[in-house]
Amino acid sequence: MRMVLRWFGEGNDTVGLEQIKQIPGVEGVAWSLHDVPAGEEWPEEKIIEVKKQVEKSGLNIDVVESVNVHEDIKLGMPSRKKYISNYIKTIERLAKAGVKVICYNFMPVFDWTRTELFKKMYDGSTALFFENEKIKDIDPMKLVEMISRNSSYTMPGWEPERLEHLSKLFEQYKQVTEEDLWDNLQYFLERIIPVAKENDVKMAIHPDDPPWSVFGLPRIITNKKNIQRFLNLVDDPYNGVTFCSGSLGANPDNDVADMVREFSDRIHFAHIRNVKTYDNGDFIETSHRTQDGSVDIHDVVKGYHDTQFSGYTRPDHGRHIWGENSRPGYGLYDRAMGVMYIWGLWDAFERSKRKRSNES
Ligand code: CS2
Ligand code: MN
Repeated sequence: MRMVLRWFGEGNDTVGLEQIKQIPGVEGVAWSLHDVPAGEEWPEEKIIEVKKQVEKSGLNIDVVESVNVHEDIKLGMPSRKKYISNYIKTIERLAKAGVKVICYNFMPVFDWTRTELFKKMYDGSTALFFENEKIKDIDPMKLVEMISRNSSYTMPGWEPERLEHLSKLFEQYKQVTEEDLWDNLQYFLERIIPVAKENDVKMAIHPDDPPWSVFGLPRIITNKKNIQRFLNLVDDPYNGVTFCSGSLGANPDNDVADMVREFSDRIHFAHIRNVKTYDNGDFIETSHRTQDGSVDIHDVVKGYHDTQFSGYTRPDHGRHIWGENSRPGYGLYDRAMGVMYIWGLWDAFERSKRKRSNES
């Protein structure tokens, strides 16, 4: 397991590389060019600039999160040809710079969706919250306003230029069924995976968050059956998954630890996070600790350990604690504790394995 932390870039994050460097066992950052709109090719000089900054502080740039997919590709529009060719150029340039894994998602219109970014918890901390009843009547435009009002940074997946044509996008998606989305994903994969393979970069799709349809938009990367279907679309190790325990764990029907064991060899990037789910469909993000949420993080990490997972890992979101003023979900403190919880479990599993093999 190789630990990284998400970093939004110089001047675009409250957390600095020098702080990330001090978290035990973190060797790199999951980064992106957040100012390049989805669909455009990433300029080589900008990639090199980040590479230099990050490597100077002794961290690596092996993981990119994420290269966003243009809506026309998801919609299957004729213009997808151009956007896919841009995507391919970006893959090639990132490979040349030394990137090993590219995370992306295939969620229509919105990336992750929540109804509150700073929901107060019993202990005074705040966390990202999803209220099921609220989402049913909220106008998506209102949600966009709320998300941008509550964050001084542009939130990834909620870029204003992407969302400014919101009503047109909703109109276009009315025509798109889940099966259409599968077809459009397959079309995309058939063109990018051979390039990824040739350039030795692993592609890793992020599951839908939450893993069900919101605002009537189709969503497909949601459960075990569908992840298996996804892997079969192009059955190649370079076509893999960013396995996010928090996203998938929001649906109590998903046995997340079982999925880790099932898909381990096709998981290139592990997002580890706990969520507490409620019977009414609400969920809140909690600390990583198993007892604090509904996902058995102990079993998730054990699943990775037992299958000798050697891919990249990061703590996913964290709560906002100790008065830290950060991007929603991306403070330093709770994520750093997440890293240590994951390492604590991992090292204990490792020690008992060694002990067992010495005894036999
Ligand atoms: C991330 C996702 O912040 C988050 O919730 O897990 O936004 C993730 O970066 C994207 O879906 C990847 O494309
Ligand atoms: Mn995630």
